[in-house]
Amino acid sequence: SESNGNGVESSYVKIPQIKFTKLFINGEFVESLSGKTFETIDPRTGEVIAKISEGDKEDIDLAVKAARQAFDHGPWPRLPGSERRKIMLKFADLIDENVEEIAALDTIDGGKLYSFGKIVEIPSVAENLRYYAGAADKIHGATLKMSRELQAYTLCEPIGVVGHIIPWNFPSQMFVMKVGPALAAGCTMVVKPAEQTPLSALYYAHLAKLAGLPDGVLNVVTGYGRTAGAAISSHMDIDKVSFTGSTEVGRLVMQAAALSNLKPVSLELGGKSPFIVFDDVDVDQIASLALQATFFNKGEICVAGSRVFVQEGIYDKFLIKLVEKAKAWVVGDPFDPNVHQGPQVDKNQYERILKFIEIGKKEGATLLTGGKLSNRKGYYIEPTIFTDVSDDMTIAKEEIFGPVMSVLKFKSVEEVIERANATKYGLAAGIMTNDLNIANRVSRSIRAGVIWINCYIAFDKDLPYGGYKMSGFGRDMGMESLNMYLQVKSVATPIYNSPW
Ligand code: TXE
Repeated sequence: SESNGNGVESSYVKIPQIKFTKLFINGEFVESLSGKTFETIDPRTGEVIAKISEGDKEDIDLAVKAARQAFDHGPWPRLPGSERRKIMLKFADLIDENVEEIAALDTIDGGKLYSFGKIVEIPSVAENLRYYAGAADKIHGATLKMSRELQAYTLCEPIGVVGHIIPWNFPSQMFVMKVGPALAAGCTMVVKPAEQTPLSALYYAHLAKLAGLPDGVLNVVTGYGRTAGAAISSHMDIDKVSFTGSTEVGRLVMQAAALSNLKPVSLELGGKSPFIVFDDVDVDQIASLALQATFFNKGEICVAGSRVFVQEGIYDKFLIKLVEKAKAWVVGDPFDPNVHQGPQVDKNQYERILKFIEIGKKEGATLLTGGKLSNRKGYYIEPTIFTDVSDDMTIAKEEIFGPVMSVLKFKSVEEVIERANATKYGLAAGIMTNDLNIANRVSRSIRAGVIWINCYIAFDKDLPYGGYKMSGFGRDMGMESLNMYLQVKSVATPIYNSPW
C-alpha cells in the first residue's frame, strides 16, 4: 500500500502529495490572516489528510478587493471573448493532464469513487470548461428598431464580482459549473469550497494560474460556512452570489444578500425527487436504474430519486429485484474498482443518515435491507431500502442525502402525479414507462426542474438544471447558466428624419 506520507493510504493507487493547503488570493497562495487552519478528513478512516488555511471575513475582504480590482481595472472583462476562450481551453487541457491526481484528491477528501472520477467525472469537468470557453466569444445582445424615432441595442455585460459557495458532494463538478460560465461572461470571482472538500478547488486555482488567468480573476478562500461563507453573502462589494447547498443555508444566503447590497442570488438546494415506475417496464432494467438513482455517489446528490413509486401490478416483483440488487451492491474503499459505494463525506452526515434510518423504523416503515453499518472503520453505510412507507413519514419527506430509499406503491397516473408533487421540493423526477402519452403527460404535470424519462441522473453540459419550489432558483449548466453571470444594458438613441 502507498501512503502520502501523512498516513493516508490506498492499496490501489498512489495517493498524491497534498501540494496546496493555503488560500489563493490575487494569484498567490497565502496563509489566512489569523494564521488558523482546519483539518480535512479522509472519510475512509476518519484520519486527517492535511491542515488547510482557515479563511474568515477579513480574508474574504482581501479576496474581494483583488477580484474587484481585476474587474474594475484589469484586463479580464475587457478582453475579446476569444482571448478568454484561449485561457479557458488551456485550463481545460491542464485538467485533462492531471485527471488522476484530481480524482484521487476528491476520493480521499470526499469518499467518492476513484474510477468514476478518473474515467467520467474529471474528464467531464474539463469538457464543461471547454463548453463555456466556446461561449466566451458568442455573447451577444440584440438590435431593436423601436419606432421611427428611436433605435436601441442591448449589451450583455458581465455582472461583476461573483461569490460562489459550493458544497462537498461534487467538489469538482460544482467548481466548474459555477466558475466556467462566470469566466466566459468576463466576471471575476471568489470561490468558497465546502470545508469537507477543499483540496481539488485549490488544485484548480493552481492550474488556472498556469493557464494564464490574470491575477485576481479567480480567488479561492477555504474556510467554514458561518464565517467565510456568510462574509460572501453579506459582502457589499460582491455583485452576485451563486450558492449550492442546503435549503436552510440557502435561506440565510438570500437573507444576507437582501440585507446588504441586494445582490442577486441563485440557489440550488435540496430535493426529494420521485422516481416513478409504471407497470409496463422491464423490471430488471429499471430496478438497476432505481438503485443508481438513489445510491449513486452514496446518495449524496441533490437529484437523488429517493422516493421510488412503483405501480401495483409489478410492485412485488420489483421489490424482490431491488433487494437482490441492493445486496449485490458493494460498499467499500472507493479506490477499489469493484466497489459501488464509498463512505459518506463526514461524521456529521453519517450520523445524520443513521438518525433518519432510526426514525424510519420508529415511524413504522419496514426495513427490507441495509440499515446497519458496514463493519469497517470510516463512515460507511449499507444501501438501505424501506417499504410500507407512507407519504407523511419523515423519511418520505426530508432529504436524507444518503443511501436510503423509500418504496411507495401506487395505482393510477392521477394518484402518482398528486403524490409526487406533494413535497416542498422540486428538483428532479424520473418517469419509467414505454407509454409515450403517460411519459409526456406526467412530465408536464410534475413541478420540477429536470425530468428524466427512462433514464436518471443523466447530466450533460448542455442540459440546464435547477429547482422549482424550495429547491431554489436559477439554472446551472447549459447556456442558461451564462445568463446568471450577465446583465443586460439597453442603449437607445434617437433617429432624425428616419426614412422608415
Ligand atoms: O450543507 P451546507 P451541509 C443538503 C443535504 C445535507 C444538508 C446539510 O441534505 O445533508 O444539506 O449539509 C456553506 N453562509 N445539501 O451542512 O451547510 C458551507 O460551508 C454562507 C444539499 O454540509 O448548506 C458549504 O460551502 N455559506 C446540497 C455550503 O454552504 C454557508 C449539497 C453548503 O453547506 C453558511 C450539500 C452560511 N451561513 C448539502 N453555512 C445540494 N443541493 O446538492 C454553510 N455554508
